[in-house]
Amino acid sequence: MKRFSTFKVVLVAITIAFATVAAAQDYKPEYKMSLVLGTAFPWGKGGEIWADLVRERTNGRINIKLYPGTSLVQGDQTREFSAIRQGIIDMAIGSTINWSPQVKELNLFSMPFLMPDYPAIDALTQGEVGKQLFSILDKAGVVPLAWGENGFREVTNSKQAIRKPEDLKGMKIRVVGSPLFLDTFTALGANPTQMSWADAQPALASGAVDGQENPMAIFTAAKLHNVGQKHITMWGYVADPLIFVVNKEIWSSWTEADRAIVKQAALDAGKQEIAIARTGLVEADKPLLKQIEGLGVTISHLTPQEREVFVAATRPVFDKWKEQIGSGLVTSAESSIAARKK
Ligand code: X2X
Repeated sequence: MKRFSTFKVVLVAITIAFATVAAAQDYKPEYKMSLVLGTAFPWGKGGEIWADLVRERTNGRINIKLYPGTSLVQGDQTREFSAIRQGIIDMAIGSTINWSPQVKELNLFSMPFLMPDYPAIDALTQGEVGKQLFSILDKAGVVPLAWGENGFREVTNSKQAIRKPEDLKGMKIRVVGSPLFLDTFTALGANPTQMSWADAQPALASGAVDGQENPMAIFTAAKLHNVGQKHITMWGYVADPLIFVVNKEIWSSWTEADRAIVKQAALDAGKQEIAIARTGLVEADKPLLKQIEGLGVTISHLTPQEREVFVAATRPVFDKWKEQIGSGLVTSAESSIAARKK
């Protein structure tokens, strides 16, 4: 009897050993993580933190390499989501803007003047709306794990200070992937043109476009003052969260324990990345803005009345897109924001 049970134990041990080897054999030597921006930016730092945590906590079983510049899709940010789904990309930290052509609900965060402050972003990403969006992403064919942040997108240009929609009149503004941005800038009287981030920088340098909109951490890290961007308006009209995701097949190729590690690492990295993205903007004296002014850039802060004029001018765009995104989702976002803790 004793001998038999020893035999069973050995058999079980051998089976487990084989299963582990089989599982390990399914693992790739390297997983490709897509990002638009590299480690000079909060976005890329978030990717680095995620990859490092996963490598450490899996003892190197899961080895992730960063591919910034959306290089796995030749810089075409709007193709990133499809490439993750297809397995061209194993995992990514992507902006809601870049994935919104495939997942229309992600346009929520690009609704003009929906989110007035950081607690409003948190009320969405960390609340019911965030859960709902993750279930939509799951149905759309990826595994969403955590939220990060690109940030509030402030408009910059080479021509003049913008304090009212008329100041934007006829200005050529580079915008990102979603048609919602074309609608917003058209409603404000500007002349928006859609292009990738890779194309935006030379277009700004040559003066082919006058302005663009991006978070302040991108302004400094990309040195946009060197490509003629001398005027910034702090209007906080939209903010794009980032989302940490993994391709579905890759996800199911990992053991349950490793999935838990990758998920927890994404949550930890997301939290750290959000703090990095907000650095210099949440402190009372906003040191990041001081630093930018030190570069010879003028920063305009709108009065509540001035801001209201932009809100009113873009309201028809908001109403149109509320239908496209789904009025139920937009309404729950508005309620979550109204109920936020400040
Ligand atoms: O292209 C942009 O403006 C950027 C870098 O912010 C995004 O990827 C959304």
